[in-house]
Amino acid sequence: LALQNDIRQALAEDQFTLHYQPIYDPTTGRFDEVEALARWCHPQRGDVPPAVFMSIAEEIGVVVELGGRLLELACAQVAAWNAQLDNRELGVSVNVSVSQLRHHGFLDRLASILSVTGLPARLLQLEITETLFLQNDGRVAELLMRLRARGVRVALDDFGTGYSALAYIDQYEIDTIKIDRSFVLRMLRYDRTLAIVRAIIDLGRTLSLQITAEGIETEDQLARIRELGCPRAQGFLLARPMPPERLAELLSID
Ligand code: G
Ligand code: G
Ligand code: MN
Ligand code: NA
Repeated sequence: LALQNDIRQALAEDQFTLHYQPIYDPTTGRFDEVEALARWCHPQRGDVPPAVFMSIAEEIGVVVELGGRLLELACAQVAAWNAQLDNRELGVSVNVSVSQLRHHGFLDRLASILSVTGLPARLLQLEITETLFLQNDGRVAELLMRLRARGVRVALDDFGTGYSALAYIDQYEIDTIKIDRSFVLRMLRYDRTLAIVRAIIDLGRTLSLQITAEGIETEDQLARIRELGCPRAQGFLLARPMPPERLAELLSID
């Protein structure tokens, strides 16, 4: 209950921030996209994990407001970085929750955010999870179509952990698959897992989907992902989520 009230206050006082984690091309070692990750440093308790504060925000009905605020913050930040970058474009991938996406005002809010921040739609990707598809009432397919019609890309996060991963990429318009880190963790130990990861990467190539391997923590995992031809890699080995100041340093801008 204390945290519930604190979240309302945190929203009023703008205590929520974003960290950014680069998503690399494992062959060139360069990155052209970052994932935005919400952070809350509670004035007394210190860092509260996003899974905790997002679910409380959900309970008390402020997830649309909080999610909108974070989306706007990410777009504004990355638009500002792009204005300082020469010969290079940086995209941003933002996690969105089911209730945020399903909210009737979402598309208008998104359009307003893109227009206010000036971020080109093609530089924005929304990360959704398979729970979005559990309430299959036809609205989701239309929503994804409309997003992509505006030029915003859609990534399926934590791919492979849900109920019917293949049905989702068969039936919905998706641009990117993020292979869940549980597969990356197991793939060097189990041939079967390695075969599944290889199959997802091949499927991505066939269907012209972008594929990101998540949770790369060791050189061996990186080497294997590269060998399999996975076009994108993300994980603590390459870079941890970092505050905007540090990411700016990495981009050699101020
Ligand atoms: O950063 P960390 O690993 O603690 O994130 C935990 C979870 O919180 C992840 O599943 C991530 O997708 C989710 N998350 C992080 N930032 C955001 C955000 O801005 N919006 C939403 N809806 N979820 C987020
Ligand atoms: O559910 P989602 O994929 O959005 O979760 C993203 C979370 O994964 C972030 O909170 C980030 O801190 C975490 N993360 C990023 N790279 C790694 C990694 O290499 N290992 C682990 N264990 N977590 C990671
Ligand atoms: Mn994510
Ligand atoms: Na994920």
